[in-house]
Order: sequence, then structure tokens, then C-alpha cells
Amino acid sequence: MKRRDFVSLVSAAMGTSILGSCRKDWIETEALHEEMMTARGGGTVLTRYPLKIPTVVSPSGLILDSKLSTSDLGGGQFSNVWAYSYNGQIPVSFPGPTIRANRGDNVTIQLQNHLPEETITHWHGMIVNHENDGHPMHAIPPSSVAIPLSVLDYNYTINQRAALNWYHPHPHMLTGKQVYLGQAGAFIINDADELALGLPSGEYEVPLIIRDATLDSAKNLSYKPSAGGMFGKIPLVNGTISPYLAVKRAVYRFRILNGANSRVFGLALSNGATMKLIGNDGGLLTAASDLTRIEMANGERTDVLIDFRSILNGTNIMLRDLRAGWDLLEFRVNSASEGSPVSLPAPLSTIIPLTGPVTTREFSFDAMSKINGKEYDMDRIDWTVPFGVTERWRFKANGNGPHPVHVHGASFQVQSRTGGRGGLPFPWELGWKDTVLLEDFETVDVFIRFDAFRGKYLLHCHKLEHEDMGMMANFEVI
Ligand SMILES: [Cu+2]
Repeated sequence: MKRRDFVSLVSAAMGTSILGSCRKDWIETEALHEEMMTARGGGTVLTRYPLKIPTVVSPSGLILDSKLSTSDLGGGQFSNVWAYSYNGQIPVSFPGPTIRANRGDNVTIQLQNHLPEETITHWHGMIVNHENDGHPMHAIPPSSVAIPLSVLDYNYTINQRAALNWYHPHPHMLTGKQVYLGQAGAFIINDADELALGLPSGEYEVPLIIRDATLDSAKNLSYKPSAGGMFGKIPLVNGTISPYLAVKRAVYRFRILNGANSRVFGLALSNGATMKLIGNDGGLLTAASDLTRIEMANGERTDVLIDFRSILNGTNIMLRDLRAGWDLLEFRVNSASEGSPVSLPAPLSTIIPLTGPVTTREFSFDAMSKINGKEYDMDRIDWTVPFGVTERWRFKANGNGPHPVHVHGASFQVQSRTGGRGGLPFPWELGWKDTVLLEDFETVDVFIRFDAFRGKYLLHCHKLEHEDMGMMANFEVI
């Protein structure tokens, strides 16, 4: 697919909306949304569906088959999806299965492509060599008569701290569509340091992949982006419409990912209670923070404890998005007895600050498709970075934001923000990050050091429609 084809696809989608068919989808989804709103304010009770919890799998010998199928969004409302089936299981998993492994484990995953177009899987947050990173130059073609089974075998060892990472497609100009239609899953790394903390686990540790979607008149996921991004009309959590989760009067650990293409969320609880933030993209923070609101941009993760012990049995509490004014997930407190408290050590974790950057590089995120005035070119290396040296990377948003900036190949530490929401980094931006939010006209400085692998990696906007239009660059660690 050439860039002009992508642009014409976007233009066509926008044109269609004027002509009517997209408009119809929009009205249908709006009607559903209206129904939900009325239900909340009026006498009718909104039907909620149990939150889907993806199956947990090992990355050892895992087969992920990208394919077209259908998935139940709740209560038997099936939608067409492009999702992963794993190890030959039927049906597909939407979201993808939760991969869980320990530091030191070997990953052997085979990606199989049964989509009608090329694909490639990237392990967002995993520090792996270029060959395993899911760079778009390694995209594999669809299976066909000539290639009955098109596959890519990944093989790498996990050598990084405990964290919630995730996996999703990364083919150039097709990422937005493929992620939107259902290809994304959690990848949790555990390690001994984290295990020693005795954090809530098992049924008390719940991954939440939060995103948005628009359904067409047949109630199928409909991908019709505008140049400014894909903003769905309703939220989905773990691929579930209007979900609820029955919880005990206990402390829960929620591993949250903003898996939306373009939408930034402002998370809060409906009872105004605090959430205890303990970690983010790169794992545990040095100290926990009690917060009533947490902002999450596309690709960012947060690790929070929510304490339901003092909540009366039978009470419902909503996880909300204050930006869109959405109800995301209803917690239904349902137990008579009260669980144990969770005591956290201080410090929670050790993070050695990066210091003394030797170089400052500036990256301007321009319009909706350029970095430093250039659109992505698969064959162009825009800069080289010396291995093992700390650098200051300065990200600037020149309008058309937000731009969540994501770097492959290393984590970074946020130093400062000026303009916009200027000031100290937010609590969820401390520690190790791989994605940081730039709102319009903000400048964010990070320190970064590539000390794991040499090779070609990517810097890009994680608003997937910006990425697909070319807001992405290759660099090489030498
Ligand atoms: Cu952007």
C-alpha cells in the first residue's frame, strides 16, 4: 500500500460520511450511546456484560494466528474482528491472549498471517534486537496459493524488569486498522523483585485494555478514520461493551493499557476515591502515589491498586473516563468479609536515574504526518545513536496534538515538560517509560540510553493514524 492509497482511503472514508453511509453508522452508534446515557439518568437499567478476561498463555512455543473471525462483545453481540487465535484454539481471542513470562525466559512465538494483507507483530515495551522487534520492514505477506502458510518466527530472551507490555501489529500504513479491528494483547513480565512484594495476584490481578470503537449498523467494528485520528463512539474494555466486574471487599491490582488508536483517557473512580499508582510502562515506580485522576495516552500503561475493603457489600463503583465523560467499567462489590490490607515497602523499587547526557537531539512533531519536517521512509535512516551513551531527546508538538511519542529499543526517563501542561513530570511519567504524551505545543525532555542492542529502531507518534500517515522515523544504534 502506497501512502497516497492510505490518504485516499482516509479521504474516501471522510467523503462517504458526507454521502451518508458512514453517517448512518455514526447515527446507529450514537443511538446506542444515547440509550446508555438515558439508562444511566432514567428509570431503565442498562444491561451490563461480564468483563472478558483473556486467557493467560506462555510465550514458549506459542502460535499466534492473525485471522478474520467474529467475537462476542457481550451478551451475544457478535462483531467481525481481525484477531489472534492462539495455539489453534477456536474461537479467536479479542483482545489477544495475555502472555505471561518471567525475566530470563525464552520467547518462541510463531506469527501466522491469515489476514488479506501483510502484517507484523511488535512487542511494545520489550527490549529485543532489531530482528525480533516487529519493524515494518519485516512484515510478512498474507497466506496465499503461492505461500499456503505465511509465518514469522520470533525467538528472544526476556532480559528486563517486571512490567506490563503489550503486542500489536506494526505494518506500515496498516497499523491503525489492524489494531482497531482486534489485534492487541497484554504481555506481562514477572521478576523476583516484584514477586517479593506480595502484590495482589490471581483473581485479584486484572488486566484492563481500554479502547474505543464505532459499530456500524450491523454492529460490527467499523474503521473509518479521519486524518485527525480514529475516535470511536463507545468504550470497550477487554473487548467488552458496557462491562462489569464482580469484586470482593479486597485490594485489587489493575494492569491498565490504553489500547485505543487515538483517544486519551482521564481515569477516575465515580466515588472520588483514590487509586494507588504503583507502576507504569517500565514497571514499578520507586514510590506509590494516591491519585484521583490518571491520564493515559495511546500505548501507555499504568499499574494501580484499588482498595474495595471499606466499600459496603452490594455497592457499585464506576471506573470513568473524565475526558469523554464515559463510564468504562462497573465494579460490583460482592462479598461479606473483608480482605487483607496490602503493605508496600519504601522504596517500592530501585530505579537508577540516567544522568549526564552527552548529546541533545530535537524532534519536532509536525502537522499530522511528519517528524522534523519529514514523512516516514522505510529505507531512510534519519540519525544514528552511539551504543551505551545517555542522550537528551527533546520532543516538541507543533499543533495537531496530542502526539504520544513512542521509542523502540530502549526505555527513557522523563525530565521536564514546558508549554501546555508544563512543569514537573506527572506521577505516572516517573520511572521508566517508552511512551510519553505531548499535548499541543508542549516540549518534553527525556534521557535515553540504548545499552541492550545495536540495530535499526523506530521513533513514532502512537496516535496510530498519525503513525500510518508517516509520523515515524528510523534511527540506528551503532
Ligand atoms: Cu501524532
